Amino acid sequence: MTTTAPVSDIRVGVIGVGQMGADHVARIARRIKGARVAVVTDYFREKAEEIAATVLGCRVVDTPEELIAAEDVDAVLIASPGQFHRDQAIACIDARKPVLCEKPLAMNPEDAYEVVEAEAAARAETGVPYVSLGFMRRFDREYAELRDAIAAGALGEISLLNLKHRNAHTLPGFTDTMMVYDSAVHEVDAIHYFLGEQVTGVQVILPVAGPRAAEGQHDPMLLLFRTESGRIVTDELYVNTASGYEVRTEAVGSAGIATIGLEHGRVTTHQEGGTWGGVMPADFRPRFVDAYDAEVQAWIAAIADGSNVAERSATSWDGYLAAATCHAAEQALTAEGFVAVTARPRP
Ligand code: ISE
Repeated sequence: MTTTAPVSDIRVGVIGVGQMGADHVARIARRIKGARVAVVTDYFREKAEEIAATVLGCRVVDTPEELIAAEDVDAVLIASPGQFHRDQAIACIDARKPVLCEKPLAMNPEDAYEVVEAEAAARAETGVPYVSLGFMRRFDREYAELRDAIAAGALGEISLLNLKHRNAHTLPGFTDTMMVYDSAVHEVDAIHYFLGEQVTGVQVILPVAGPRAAEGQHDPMLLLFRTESGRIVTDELYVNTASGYEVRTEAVGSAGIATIGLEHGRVTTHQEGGTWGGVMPADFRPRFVDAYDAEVQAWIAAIADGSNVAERSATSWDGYLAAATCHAAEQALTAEGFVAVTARPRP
């Protein structure tokens, strides 16, 4: 007679339970198989208490360090503000705990590289990677299909990608630098993901600012990227449209032009007054809910099978490359023409 050993859930600790962290807690608690949220922490203790109360058996600790060291935490999800990611990711690596770090990996390339180095050193010792990076679009069905089509040559030679990233609103204090590191960083990773090559130069073009741009903010902005093989990527970034959330990709190839992200959800025609259309998602949570679910489920499965990082997931190296490109984009905000991207060799 064979017996099956009971498979216990992976106990996840979540650092930061603001908008994104709270969304991840609810996801793990309600939709992800093989995992449960064991511990949470937040700079605002009351917020952590409030979110912990929504999950049976979840406790609150005071600091990220305490959470990472906790015996009842097998894996860590970092959803704190970007400036804390480097230290928290390195602490997870040092504790040899797999971590899913929300993007960006760090707010500059040097910090991102330190995470890559720390992970490489740990991997040399244990043979496994530790860091998954939350570029969730890689898990979006349309994204994955387009990437696979490009890789299979179905669109022929790709010359151009035309990308658009529009948010309804951003939080107050969202600067041009945050537009680059927090928003355009998704397109930077998308370029690596779709084309499988690095960005070598970035130019930023600033049209007249829209009426909702904060004082000194350049919203919308147009980013141009040049890749190693000479492809050009345009990215329209408009973070205060006051309408809804929109992320579009058009891949221009010699054997076909493919577009994804045109619409999301139901389109209604023949309504009174002759209107045609649907509802735009308010923000990235409903738009990418399936991608977030797939990303977290794949992460849990990878931890369960001992590989720690899912095959389709972005890694710390992807986070470093994105930071190197964002750094050049930040320089390009005030420079003429293309700014070169410099990337260090992979350790
Ligand atoms: C936010 O942090 C995200 O990651 C969203 O996907 C992006 O659309 C938004 O612009 C960022 O602020």
